[in-house]
Amino acid sequence: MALKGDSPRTPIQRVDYRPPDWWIDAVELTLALDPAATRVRAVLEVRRNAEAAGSASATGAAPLELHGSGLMTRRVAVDGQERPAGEWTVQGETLRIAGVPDRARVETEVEIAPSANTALEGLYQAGASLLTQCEAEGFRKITWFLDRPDVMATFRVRLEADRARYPVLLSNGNLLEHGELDDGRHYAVWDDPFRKPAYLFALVAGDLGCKEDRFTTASGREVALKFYSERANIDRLDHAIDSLKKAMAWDEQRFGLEYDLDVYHVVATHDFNMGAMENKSLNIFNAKFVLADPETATDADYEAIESVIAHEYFHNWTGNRVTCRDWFQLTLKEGLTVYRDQEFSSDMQSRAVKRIQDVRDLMARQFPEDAGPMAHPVRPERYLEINNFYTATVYEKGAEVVRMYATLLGEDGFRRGMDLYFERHDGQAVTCDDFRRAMADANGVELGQFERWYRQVGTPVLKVETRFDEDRGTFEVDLEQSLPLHDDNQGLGPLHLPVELGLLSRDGQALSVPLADAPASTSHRVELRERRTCLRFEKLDARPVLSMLRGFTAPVRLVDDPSDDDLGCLLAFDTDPVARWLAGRRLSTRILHAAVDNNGELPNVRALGAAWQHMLDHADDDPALCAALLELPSEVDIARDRSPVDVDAIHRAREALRHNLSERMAGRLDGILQKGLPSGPWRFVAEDVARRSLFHAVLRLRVAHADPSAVARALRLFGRADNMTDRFGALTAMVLAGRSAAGPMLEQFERRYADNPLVMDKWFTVQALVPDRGTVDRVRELMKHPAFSLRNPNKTRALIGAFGMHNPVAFHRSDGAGHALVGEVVRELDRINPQVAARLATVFNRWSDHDGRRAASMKAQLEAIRDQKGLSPDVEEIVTAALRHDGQS
Ligand code: B3K
Ligand code: ZN
Repeated sequence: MALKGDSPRTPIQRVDYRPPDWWIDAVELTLALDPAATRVRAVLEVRRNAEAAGSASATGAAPLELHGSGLMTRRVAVDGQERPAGEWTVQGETLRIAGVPDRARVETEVEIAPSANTALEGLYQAGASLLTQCEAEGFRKITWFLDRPDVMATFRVRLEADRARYPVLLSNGNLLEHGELDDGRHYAVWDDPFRKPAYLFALVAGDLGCKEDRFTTASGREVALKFYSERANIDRLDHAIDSLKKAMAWDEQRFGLEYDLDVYHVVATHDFNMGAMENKSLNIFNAKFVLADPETATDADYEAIESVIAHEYFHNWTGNRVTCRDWFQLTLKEGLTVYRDQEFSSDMQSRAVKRIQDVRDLMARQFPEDAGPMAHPVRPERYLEINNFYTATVYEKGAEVVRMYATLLGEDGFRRGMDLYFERHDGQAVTCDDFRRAMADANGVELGQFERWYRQVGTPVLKVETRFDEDRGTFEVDLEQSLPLHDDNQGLGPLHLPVELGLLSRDGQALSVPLADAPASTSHRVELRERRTCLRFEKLDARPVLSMLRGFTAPVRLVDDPSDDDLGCLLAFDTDPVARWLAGRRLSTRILHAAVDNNGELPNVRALGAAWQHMLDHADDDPALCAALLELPSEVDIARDRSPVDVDAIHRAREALRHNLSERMAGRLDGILQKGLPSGPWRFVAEDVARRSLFHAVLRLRVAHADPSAVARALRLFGRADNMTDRFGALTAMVLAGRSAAGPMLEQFERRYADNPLVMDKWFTVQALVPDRGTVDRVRELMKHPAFSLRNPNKTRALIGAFGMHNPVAFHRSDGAGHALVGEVVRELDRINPQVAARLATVFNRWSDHDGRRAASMKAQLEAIRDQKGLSPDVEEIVTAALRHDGQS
């Protein structure tokens, strides 16, 4: 159970931050590991914080208060003296010890039960291994501590365990010694010389296979790279190892940042609440982001592994060497590290496509958060459960905020800011303001107004109006920025935001024009600081086409009204790939809304069709970009701007548009299929990945509309493919289209991969996504499949998460059966794993935007969840916010 004690559930506020009354300088931990009963002995070197409010003041010195959760406390001693039970008290999550001298060695001994820990936070059993997840507040489930990120200590950790069951014993830092004990047990002592907050502590004990490699840093340090997984999987570690070496070299080259210890461990586990965790020198990873070979992982998996391995590695500087003062500052490490991993992936793969994917994901995941019940600034103001704030806002919008520094200051200016940030703050726990000051000071600029990005809630709106004066040849662009209505936005004033824009002639030529003092150019960057700004272009012969927000330079929502022809022109011809994608998205979204309003009947799609023709004729120039541009907004994307959401009409409209385009472009699309896939064996190289992505985008489209030759092609490919990208691509096209061969294909796939849990996740997901009412029943059946388990977060996300989040037709089935299914799962899962349950519960956030019947059924599920006895704070925070939110605010 993950109930966080019985503390009253009042939110913690950012403005209430106070430095701790005590510091902990050093920790010695001894863990006698056993799944049922692990003994943890902790010796803490504590020191009273002379600067804290409660220190030696008139009210008397503050007692030592430590955090703990679910610990069976066996003994407490101070400076070697046993303290009898009366001299310490445990209340809720607090251990209070009176009369501790200003410097002392405080010793506690507790017992915990990793095998009973289904929340996967703290020390838990994962398969046959024992391992930890401490961020944000899991360390307190292992021992008594000051579990807050501004308390940083050195850790020495002694692990003792049965040698046969747990031959591998790992913790942070360097291995000091290891040896044998009685009764078949052994021990290992690890020492981490870097001071760190408790959330970066980790240990792993298990019977694991290891693959080892080396990296020599720029300054000549030899680093051993050790990757661990179940023995059966060690041949699937190569890509992750390769990715790590690339990330290490990239960080040296781009930011001058080197690795700082002699060993770097990565351990893969199948039981993990999220993607991975950056524990100092002992990263623990969801196996999904480590294990790969061509037979079992797709191109997308390969890319995700490269990016997550890099992300966790980059945390060693942005997160570990410089950490967060308090959890409100989470974006300080997460937004920055996401920005760094995005830049890394851009350099490894296609910069254009990576940026488009990131913008697409921001719009799909973060914009709705901004418009929903849990809307919060990138630096939240308050929380009940911090685990609920590992959000797209903190991560992805946070990365956009960091990107804006880079856009405003330039790559060199950004680097100067980073250098100063590390120079000032290495080894410290700091704030977003410290980061902003480093950026400003290093560049001699003023970034006071920029702080509003950390305060504002919701997606800012940028309204664009244009005027062309034919007689004078002037083109004026009026820009007006505003913030959504929200209490926290009151009196905030305008944002400092960079906007990149340019002009095209109506036949698609880039126009080189001056703007204000800037010389003629096909693209201009302006910095908005006022609520309203007017830009004026002169000496134009004809009305131009405006390309706004190239590169998506700021996370705002554009409100403007370009014509279909302008959007088609931008989609076909703009010089900036992101602006092309944005225009395509606008145009197809507009068409789809019109179709939904008109009973599924499509309006004129001439402009979109012309742009598609042009794109397909030039597909070879950049196949990956072409594939990205061909992707239509999803049903969930379309639903986002509608209230009430007409689930079925959206589905019909989207199918109609796909059908229309597939028919119109049949010749060109088939040409792409005929050209086929890259020849030779599968390779993970950008060029081949690009061709596969275009091929599969087209295959899905053609199979969906029952083109017999495409169906035959998919069947053949499924049988013959030498890699998962092609095999699963063919399967997906057939299953989602409901083709009759899909059933036998699924069975064959299941037989082939029954013993590979990661591939079985794909098998669950593709079935959960079939846009058909019957999918509700199929998902219920699949929950009984031997490979499924609610205890495993990957399985829950693959089946239930995919169903609830990405299959509106089935999830919102009009009789409420889809809602009931997910509601039941949330309630059951809350007893097992509140973090995963809370994430899943967000599928009900938009209940009030649905028609009366669906809204009532979603609301009923929210109420049933809220009323469940013993509900976790995690889920409580989500469902109470959802019930309060009526969609209007
Ligand atoms: N920092 C971790 C996330 C921890 C989530 C805690 N609920 C992974 C990452 O962002 O790299
Ligand atoms: Zn991170």
